Amino acid sequence: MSSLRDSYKQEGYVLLKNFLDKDLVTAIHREGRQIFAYQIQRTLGKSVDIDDQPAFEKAMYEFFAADFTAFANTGKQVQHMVSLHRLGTDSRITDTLKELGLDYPVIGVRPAMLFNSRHLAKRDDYWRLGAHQDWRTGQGSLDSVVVWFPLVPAGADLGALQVLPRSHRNGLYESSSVDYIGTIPDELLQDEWQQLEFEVGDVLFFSAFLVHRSGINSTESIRWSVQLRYNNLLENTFIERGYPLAYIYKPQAELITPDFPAVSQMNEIFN
Ligand SMILES: O=C(O)CCC(=O)C(=O)O
Repeated sequence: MSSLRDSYKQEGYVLLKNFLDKDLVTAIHREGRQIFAYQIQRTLGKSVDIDDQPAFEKAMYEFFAADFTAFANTGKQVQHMVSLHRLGTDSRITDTLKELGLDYPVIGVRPAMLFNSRHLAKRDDYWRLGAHQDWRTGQGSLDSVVVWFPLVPAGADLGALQVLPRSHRNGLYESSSVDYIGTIPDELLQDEWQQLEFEVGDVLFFSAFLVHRSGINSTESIRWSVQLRYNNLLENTFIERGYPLAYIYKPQAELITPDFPAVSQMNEIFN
């Protein structure tokens, strides 16, 4: 067994320094900001320089306050970026999953991108997730893996992820049912939290059973991060359970924009 796999199996995670090309990660971050900038222009009626961090973040906070629905939808569109999906299928990632023991990795759910800031959340648990295990929301193979990396340098100040080493071996913890992630009560968690620190390009691979939580972003800046999730199609209990899928995508029956589109708008597109 490789030493990487040994350490992963033991601790429940591995943090690989300089794993991804910095330029690739920076380009994904930039594209995400650009997509927000299109809606900032529409909503606030002003263009914003996506490379001017304080000005861009201020515009993000204004956009969030001015049109929450468009903000949330934009956040979801960012998760559909082709570049992000391409990264999720990158052989550097799939080869590492195989090295960690996933004989036949398959995507568990679409990639996620988070923008953690107290100014971009209506509820506390939207910008800092409490202690939880991702397996509860994914319910995939027992060896499912989560890949987490920030798009900006992130340490304790920016609230980078905190993990409970070796907690994956305890199986599924009891959790509250009041929120969607299933927060684990403090009294069940006796061990030492480990605060992780990241440079751009560093990538964390962790077991979906590893207990983890957001750190506290005590800055005024946004902590951008990406999460990718994978199952193993050859894990026996996953096969035995008939490949269950806990994430449900479904179309909306009603038209979101009533009386749309006009025929003239169609002609403009196709002429
Ligand atoms: O990035 C974070 O702060 C939390 C992410 C997380 O815990 C998750 O996606 O499961």
